[in-house]
Amino acid sequence: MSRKILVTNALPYANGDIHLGHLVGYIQGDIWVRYQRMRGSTVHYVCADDTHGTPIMLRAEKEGITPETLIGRVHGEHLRDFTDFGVAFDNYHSTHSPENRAYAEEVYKRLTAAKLIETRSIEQFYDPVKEMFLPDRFIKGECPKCAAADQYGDNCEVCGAAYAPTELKNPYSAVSGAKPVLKTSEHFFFRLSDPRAVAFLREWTRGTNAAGTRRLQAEAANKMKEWLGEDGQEGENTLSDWDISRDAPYFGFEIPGAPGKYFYVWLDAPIGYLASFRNLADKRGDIVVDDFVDAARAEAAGTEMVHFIGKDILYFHALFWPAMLQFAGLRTPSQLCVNGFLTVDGAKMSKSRGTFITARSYVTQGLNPEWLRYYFATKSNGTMEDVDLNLDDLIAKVNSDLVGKYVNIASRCAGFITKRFDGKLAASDAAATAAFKAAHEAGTIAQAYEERDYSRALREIMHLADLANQYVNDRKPWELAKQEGREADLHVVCSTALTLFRDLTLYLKPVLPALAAKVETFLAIAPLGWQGEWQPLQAGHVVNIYAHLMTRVERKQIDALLEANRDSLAPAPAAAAADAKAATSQQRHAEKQQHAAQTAETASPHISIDDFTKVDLRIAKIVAAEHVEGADKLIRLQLDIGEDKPRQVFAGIKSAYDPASLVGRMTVMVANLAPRKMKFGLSEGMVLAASDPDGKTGGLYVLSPDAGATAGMRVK
Ligand code: B3M
Ligand code: ZN
Repeated sequence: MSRKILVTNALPYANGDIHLGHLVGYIQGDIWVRYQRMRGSTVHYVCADDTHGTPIMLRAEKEGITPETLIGRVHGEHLRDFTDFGVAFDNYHSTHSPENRAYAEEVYKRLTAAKLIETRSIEQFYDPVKEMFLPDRFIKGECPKCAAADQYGDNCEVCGAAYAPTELKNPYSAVSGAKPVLKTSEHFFFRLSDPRAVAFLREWTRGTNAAGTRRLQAEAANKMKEWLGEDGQEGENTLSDWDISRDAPYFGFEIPGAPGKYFYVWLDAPIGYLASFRNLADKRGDIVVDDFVDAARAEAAGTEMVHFIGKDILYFHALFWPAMLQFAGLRTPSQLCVNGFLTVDGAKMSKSRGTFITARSYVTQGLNPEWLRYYFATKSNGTMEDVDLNLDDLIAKVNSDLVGKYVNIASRCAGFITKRFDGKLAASDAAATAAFKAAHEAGTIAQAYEERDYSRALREIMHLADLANQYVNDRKPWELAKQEGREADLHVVCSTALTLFRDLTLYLKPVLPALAAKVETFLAIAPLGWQGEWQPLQAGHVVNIYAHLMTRVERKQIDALLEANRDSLAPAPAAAAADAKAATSQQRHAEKQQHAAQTAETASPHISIDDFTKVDLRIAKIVAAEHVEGADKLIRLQLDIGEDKPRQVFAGIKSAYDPASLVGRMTVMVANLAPRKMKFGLSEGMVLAASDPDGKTGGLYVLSPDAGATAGMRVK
């Protein structure tokens, strides 16, 4: 039965540019959607701008325009950025829309009926000049701990302390400069501390969906366990009630029956997923919204709802959002696909280094968006690990994999088909296509896409590309073309190569849709889908004239891109964008991780080449990986290095990897390290991983070789 899935990406704030950090999650979502469609699933893919809140209100005021004008302009910019990167939403809507107001009011009404909304008076800082309550990020002062000046109201960027804004010394309003006063006002709360909510969330965050897939990735589920505690510990670890209202002036939806009170931006933001979907359905006319949105009807219809989000907003999507939906009688998410943060060349994105790269500048500088899609896909393994954009690695991967391996197959064979055979193909060589047919039928590439382990999918695809190149290299069509009487052989070799090329294109299509469309035109075939039996291109089929498919990336293009984004004045990261984020301590922690600086390790003293070659480095295939009972840091690995039996190695990488995500990966190991007897067993080597020298970011990165390296190869 074909699946029916509503897929969303996080809604970007309507007051900032889309940058490459955003694009990681959008590209991951788009690849998954394209893959699902190629498999025959019905997918509705929606997004919207997140338009409400104080920062957007103040930004519009500063520009001398209305918030509506601001969000209208940004909507156009965001949509253009996504479109240019091939992120093809069916609908790109806005949270400032009638559909969203209607859904927000309905959810609120139902939560009230469920006795989960209550009002409470709270004391907060108020700007007497600007006459508004101040969100934490708009209050500044001296850190109560280290006395650093000009720190925000939630945490100190100098010493890292977290505190309440009322603890700041000499506080002032970042809006008017005035000294804030404490003022009481009535707020609405969603009662997450209610035992019903806690019990529901404990079950929900740990469970699987109807298809048997975990709703949360293992690491995300573990995070939730920290936040939610275990059953039988009621009282401890219960959740705090969630403040869902803000006082005027505020840009948002006024709460029905409560003049001057507005829904907090994070209440109506996720509801914006449903609003965008409803707006799409109204435009299209053939979608039954309630089959996806109403709890009972969604269950009966077997529909799914899948959210792609960044790890900084996990808290909202795994606690508040499912609880809101559940107690409003709406369907809860089937799955959250959480991605990590982006670093560039191993460090946080920086305006002074030019690595805070906007989507627009990338396109304007003439770089091909599919280079980036491909690169991000090679670095996406379906976990919450951070993704590093290493610019030299991007150049190497695109040039060697896409241009050198993939495109090369067609460019070496297509000309002969046109010039010598009028574009007409011969039957393909069955032996040469056997590996492709087998891979297709085994469905392992499909499975990797399904699991969002695009890096594994691409490793398999590049392995097939190696086989295809091997075939062309062995048969040497350019030599056959010069030999008399080898016409028929030349014809078969080039036709076979084009069948292999067609298959590689099929597998790469979710990642490289524009390139795949060019290939479909060149091969004169219907849009490639992922169903049915494997068939070679038929004898007699006529292809079009081959046109150049993809150029190489040049280092100077990357340098120009960095130059275009370099801000010599290096202002602090746009406060406005950060401000709209809520200040739960969990989230602050996540943000701090992202912002933690990375220091470069100083180089060690020289060694001779003989010293180096003493170390026997081998390519290893991880054939098994598991947690070690009683060990906090270790994962037990079984590594195939081409010996009779795999080596057992204990690696201290538990904080960064889920064992299941490691199985099948290739890595590099030190094979001649003296075996070491450990409490848990014998360790017969060491796996290589990168980390930041002072351990500040906590990141660990296991090394992988390029596609094609096999177990046991020597590394030197
Ligand atoms: N606008 C935060 C962000 O852009 C927020 C996401 C809303 S998703 C419902 O990361
Ligand atoms: Zn401090």
